[in-house]
Amino acid sequence: MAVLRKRYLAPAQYRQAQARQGLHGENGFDWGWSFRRGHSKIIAVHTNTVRGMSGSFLREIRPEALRQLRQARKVTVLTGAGMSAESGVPTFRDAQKGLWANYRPEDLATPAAFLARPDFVWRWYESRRRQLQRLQPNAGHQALAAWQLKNPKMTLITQNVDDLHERAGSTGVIHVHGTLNPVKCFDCGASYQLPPCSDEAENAAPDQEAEVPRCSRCKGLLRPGVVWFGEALPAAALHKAEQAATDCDLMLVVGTSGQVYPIASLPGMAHSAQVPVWIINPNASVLDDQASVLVRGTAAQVLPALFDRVS
Ligand code: BV8
Ligand code: ZN
Repeated sequence: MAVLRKRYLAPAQYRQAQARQGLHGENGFDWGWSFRRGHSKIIAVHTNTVRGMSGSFLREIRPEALRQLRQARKVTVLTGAGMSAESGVPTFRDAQKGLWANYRPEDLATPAAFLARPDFVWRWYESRRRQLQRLQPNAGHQALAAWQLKNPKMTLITQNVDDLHERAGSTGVIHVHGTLNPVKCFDCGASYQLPPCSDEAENAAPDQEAEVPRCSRCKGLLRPGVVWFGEALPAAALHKAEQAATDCDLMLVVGTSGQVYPIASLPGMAHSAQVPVWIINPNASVLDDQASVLVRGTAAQVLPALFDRVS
């Protein structure tokens, strides 16, 4: 079989390439084999949205890869913003919509931005917190929570600051970039659990006045409990995440562009430790080279089908 050069073709080109190789698409998936450096990798190209996927596409994944997944007792899962996309949470790469459309998250999620305009940054987080209160975990969150019940040694690491994994039932979630709630004092670090957000918080215009609450201990400004760009990750969370990346039988990487460090290096650490890395993402990412199985599909479609397969 001719070696398929490893590149990402548009679905139509992929189908032609497959037709020549005698492979066929099924159930909305085109499958190709990319042979490189003696090891084969499956690239599952999801050519269109297959609603309510029956999971029959899994027949196309190499039996030994599926066996690895089914036999894995210690699965480490790393999720990124794409995990929450089907719940309605915009990803970092998505352009912001609505009131905040003119602002880039990278420019707002920094200590300098907060110090320069604390009320402005506070309002952005409050609008995200309020939006999140209206949203629900998706079928992908639920599949991971059910999987963890069956497989208690599953470790879930998330870059996301939302609580959708917890609300789906996942436990022991390692939030490497912090969470929207609790918040903390910018000066003394005291932690505060905020009550639910008011409706108007979500619709407050960026330039609308906002009172940033203050610490009852030292009167310092309260700030979101997240890790901003340029800030160190919580040492304990980072250590646990790095350990879980190499001390596992298999790593699932779901919905991350792999652009934010140091967490973007976890799949590479797993790969170097000969841990099979499965990547679930409808789009290509810089992490693809480290995958032994690439599934071009979304979290809410693929994770339930995979969970069905291992149950
Ligand atoms: C630090 C909280 C050092 C805030 C966030 C090398 C080493 C170390 C640091 C750096 C380095 N190079 C650069 C840096 C600096 C920086 C960095 O990585 N910058 C990037 C932009 C180059 N890193 C840092 O600053 C980190 N700190 O290293 O400190 C230090 C040490 C000691 C002392 C002082 C300092 C801190 C990084 C944390 C930043 N905070 N979040 C907030 O939320 O407001 S990161 C933020 O980015 C979110 O957490 C989010 O998760 C993440 C974005 O990444 P993704 O999750 O991948 O999301 P993205 O939108 O990019 O991609 C979504 C993907 O989903 C896409 O691929 C898409 O195709 C896919 N998708 C879409 N829909 C679906 C889907 N997938 C599945 N299903 C779907 N339905
Ligand atoms: Zn304080």
